[in-house]
Amino acid sequence: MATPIPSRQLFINGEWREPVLKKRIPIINPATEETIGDIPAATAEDVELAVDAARKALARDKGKDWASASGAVRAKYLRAIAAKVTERKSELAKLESIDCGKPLEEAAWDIDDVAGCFEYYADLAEALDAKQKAPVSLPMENFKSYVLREPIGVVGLITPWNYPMLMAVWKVAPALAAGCAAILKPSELASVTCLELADICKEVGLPSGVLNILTGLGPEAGAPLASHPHVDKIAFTGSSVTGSKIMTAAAQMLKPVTLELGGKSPIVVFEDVDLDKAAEWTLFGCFWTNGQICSATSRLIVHKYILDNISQESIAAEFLDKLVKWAKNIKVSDPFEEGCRLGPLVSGGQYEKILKFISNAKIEGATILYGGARPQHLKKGFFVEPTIITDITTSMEIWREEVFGPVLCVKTFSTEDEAIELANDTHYGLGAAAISNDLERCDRVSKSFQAGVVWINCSQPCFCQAPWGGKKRSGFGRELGEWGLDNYLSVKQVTQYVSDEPW
Ligand code: TXE
Repeated sequence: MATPIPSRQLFINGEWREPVLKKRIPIINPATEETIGDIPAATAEDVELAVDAARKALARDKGKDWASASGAVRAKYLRAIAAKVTERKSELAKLESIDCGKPLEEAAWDIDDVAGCFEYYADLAEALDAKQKAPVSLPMENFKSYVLREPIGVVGLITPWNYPMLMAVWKVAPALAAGCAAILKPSELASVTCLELADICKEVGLPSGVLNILTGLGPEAGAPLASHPHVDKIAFTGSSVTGSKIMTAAAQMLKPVTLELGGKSPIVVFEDVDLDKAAEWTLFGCFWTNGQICSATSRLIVHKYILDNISQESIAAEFLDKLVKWAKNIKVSDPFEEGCRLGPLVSGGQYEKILKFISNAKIEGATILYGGARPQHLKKGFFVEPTIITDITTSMEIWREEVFGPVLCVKTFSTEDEAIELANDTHYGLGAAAISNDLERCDRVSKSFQAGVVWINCSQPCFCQAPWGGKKRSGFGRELGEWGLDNYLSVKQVTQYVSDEPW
């Protein structure tokens, strides 16, 4: 389906602006491998202009600046953006789908979530007005104290390609709600919808400089943003390797960072489950968005023997049969095709990387139970079959490293303790899921999982009201909910001496 890609420039100070060095990056349709347009490539020179614009947005005359506008005023803009996103939903979903390869239906859900996230943070911006000057109770009567919640300042937001518009908005919406001015640097692999967000901000008349959008390469546009002395905070979602570089750059300036990094999340399936329901969540948890989700439950840990009695088989064999049978019915196709469940991976680089993980697993002795290659009916595009791998040891690369593709690794267990040990056997700690009808056990297991997000009898649902973020090498800080807003606020203590008595 021909979907024209708008030709855009960088969005700085409320205006479209050609990159200083006039560089552009091609946009490749991952389903066809064709070049379908290009995006501007910002460099350090453009970062300077954007930071300057953002600082000015916070330094206008009192009352006209974004930071001291009331939450209610900021909420109006956020709601106007949400309304425009909804109005343009079908076009935005198509652009998202063609740019990053996700099935059109899923892209449309993402756009709904984008609008929902702006609405949610509009409510929180309004509520912030009532939370100003919140009193602090002190043990001495001759002092009074209250707190102000102030925007942190100019924030740099560096985001990935798997949910291009939604991941950007998880940061943009709370940052703007808090009164910060922002510079967004989306991934060079999928920036099209973020540039449309710029267009929407222009349409609703968002004050200039409040949101600046710089597309470009990580080292050329992201790195100067992370290390810029006049950027007060960095929020990042992406790989652990890049997260570490960003944290190092931020450390030079002692600026705060929040990092949402990779994952290797487990899903533990106990023996007392309805196998159909468990299979549905297992496949959804691993293959949704082609496994290109930081929280994808890509390690299945399924019960094998009853009560340590190795002669009494439990559900593992039957469950795996079901998974393979169902995986065969997952439609892999162009994301615009009716019924598509798996589109292409985002890029040639990711495609090669995932096939390499699979071939390394084979070399290490694992068994490819299903999939493992390009589907035969698709000659072009970065497509990989849904893949299920067994006979894994815990030292194998496929068990330890984030694959970020449609690959499910399987191990079995006999006791709950063994399941927990396997689940936590990773340096990541983003998500973890347990499927069981025994809710007491689920409570126990939730406490034992070393993860920032736990799902019981499901995998992957995400609500903008609930906190999101990881432990261990999956990063720190929480996005979404009130925690997401707190990321962009600084709390100021004001204490007054109120007694006539000399101190
Ligand atoms: O990530 P990068 P890539 C994981 C996943 C994937 C791998 C590589 O395992 O296979 O990362 O993907 C910007 N300074 N995740 O290469 O490099 C970059 O331009 C500042 C997990 O795309 O982390 C982009 O905007 N910025 C993840 C953003 O960082 C830099 C989602 C993410 O890119 C930079 C995506 C630098 N030096 C990938 N280098 C998740 N947690 O959801 C790059 N960037």
